[in-house]
Amino acid sequence: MNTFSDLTIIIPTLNEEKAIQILLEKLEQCAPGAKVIVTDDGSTDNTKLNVMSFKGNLNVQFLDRSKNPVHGLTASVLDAILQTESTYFLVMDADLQHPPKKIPEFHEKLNNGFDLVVGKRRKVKEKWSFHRKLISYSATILGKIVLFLRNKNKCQDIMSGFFASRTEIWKDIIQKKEHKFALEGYKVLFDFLKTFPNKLKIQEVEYDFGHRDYGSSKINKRVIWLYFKSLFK
Ligand SMILES: Nc1nc2c(ncn2[C@@H]2O[C@H](COP(=O)(O)OP(=O)(O)OP(=O)(O)O)[C@@H](O)[C@H]2O)c(=O)[nH]1
Ligand SMILES: [Mg+2]
Repeated sequence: MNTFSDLTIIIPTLNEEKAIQILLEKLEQCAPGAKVIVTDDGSTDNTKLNVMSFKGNLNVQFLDRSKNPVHGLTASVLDAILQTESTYFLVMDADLQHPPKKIPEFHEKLNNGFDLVVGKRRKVKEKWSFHRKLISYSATILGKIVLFLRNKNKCQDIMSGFFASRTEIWKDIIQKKEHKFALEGYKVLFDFLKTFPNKLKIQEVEYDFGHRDYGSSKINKRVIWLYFKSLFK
């Protein structure tokens, strides 16, 4: 039975040739019947080839954004949401730091009527430097202050890149307020919380943030700077 046929799994990628293959295999087990959109910003490795040649029993679409004038994780996710036809979508990283086995929990909560389900990092398995911890901590505090001052919806992990929601509410906000999103940035969930005008029914799913075993992190100073600028957007 296609229990996940009302769900599209959106995976932003930039040079994730190895991890994406493993992830697609896991998704076949954890979310049978779901549609997958791999939204890629012009990977120069074999990401495209490996997605296109995936032989499993999943409906996988490769969204090739290499010629798009605006690159960025947020822009890639928003593009994929606009192409989503299912009732729900879920966003997750390709690098296996977000555990696919948690997808049924997200899906169940959406089916129970929640508008937004956010993955909350319980434990970070990766050894983060003091510098990275400090940036993550201050970014979260500042973000929460902004949401509080604007009387917006909150959740514990406002920086999460692992979340699921109802497609129609996002399509509406993207069409009306895309300028509020830092398209080249990383924090698409925060931009959404900051922009969405009404109260949302939010639930969280706890998970352990895994190791990055393949490929490399794309976080850099520019991404951090874009986030701090987006606090005032
Ligand atoms: N389409 C697209 N995907 C991106 C871009 N930057 C990163 N990604 C993907 O977004 C996901 C998250 O990126 P990461 O670099 O792993 O960021 P992170 O998990 O917050 O940081 P680490 O813990 O250091 O790995 C991965 O699947 C990346 O391949 C981008 O500019 N465009
Ligand atoms: Mg990562």
